Amino acid sequence: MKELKISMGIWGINNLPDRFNTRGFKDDIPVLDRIRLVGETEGMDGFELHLPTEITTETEADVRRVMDDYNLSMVQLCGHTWTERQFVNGALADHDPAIRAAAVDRVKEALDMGARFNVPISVLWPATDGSDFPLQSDYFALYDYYVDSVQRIMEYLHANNYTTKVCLEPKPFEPRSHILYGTTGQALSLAMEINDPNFGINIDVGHAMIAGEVLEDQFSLVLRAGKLFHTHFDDNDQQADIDLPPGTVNFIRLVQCIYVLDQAGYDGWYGLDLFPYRDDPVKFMKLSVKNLRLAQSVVELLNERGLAEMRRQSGAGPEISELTMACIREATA
Ligand SMILES: [Mn+2]
Repeated sequence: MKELKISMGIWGINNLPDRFNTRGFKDDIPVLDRIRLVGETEGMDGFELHLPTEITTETEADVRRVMDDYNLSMVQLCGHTWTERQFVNGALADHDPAIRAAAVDRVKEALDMGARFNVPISVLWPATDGSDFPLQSDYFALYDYYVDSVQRIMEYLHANNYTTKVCLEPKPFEPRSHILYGTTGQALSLAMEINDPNFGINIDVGHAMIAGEVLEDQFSLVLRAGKLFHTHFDDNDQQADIDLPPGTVNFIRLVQCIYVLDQAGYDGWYGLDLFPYRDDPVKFMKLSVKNLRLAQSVVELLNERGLAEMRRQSGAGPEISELTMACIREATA
């Protein structure tokens, strides 16, 4: 089995306020130091970030210098469309055409910057598009606006011959009570409607879990459609998107994900979207690398022991469960 390519979202390597402590428990860490922490952590190959909050044309050269120092790849650059007052009620699907245009421009800026770094992925997250109150939002209009904005983005991408893959990252709730395209199936419906080889999906495992989704089902659905271009790994107890290191709460579910990705020959990045509000971000990265590799060795053993053949006998649930536990014991021994 090949080495997993792992990247870290540098937004998690910082002081992280919550709504009950808006000052956070730590000190702010400058962006370049965050990239250095990724580079100094064994097993980390790349990083992910937002424009303009974590990179601008003014800081571009400094970022390039630090990433080259550590031989890191810039894996994902996302245009921030949910941190400014103008995006309070929406962005790519806002009712106001000027706000939608501002959001589209922000994504275009991220694509321009990303192309200079050969960034393979740019994520779209409809954080503020959606609703809080019943009947508040005209979803017929919201879906029309969102599709139109994505079409504009994809036209721009092709007009510039960019090779970046643009990915919708679904999340059911937070910050809005209901975020537009909140589930994996909804995101896939958009990808099918856009029908562009450069437009697909980033499955964030924690988001799919708080949506109550079955991970191996949803990964398979998107992989089968050829639309899985990126992944975000993290973990939670399915009540809130708390972004713990992958495998710390649901290790067997992590094995399910890695198994399906391996079966499909996924060769993309394994992104980490972690929020260590109280803990050391380096510990979070190290634990993530360890657990991803452990899940991978369990999958290797499952492959050797004939899991694929057992899955073809649809009644082998108890035997597969025993095999899985035996492989976990062996991999951890
Ligand atoms: Mn994510």
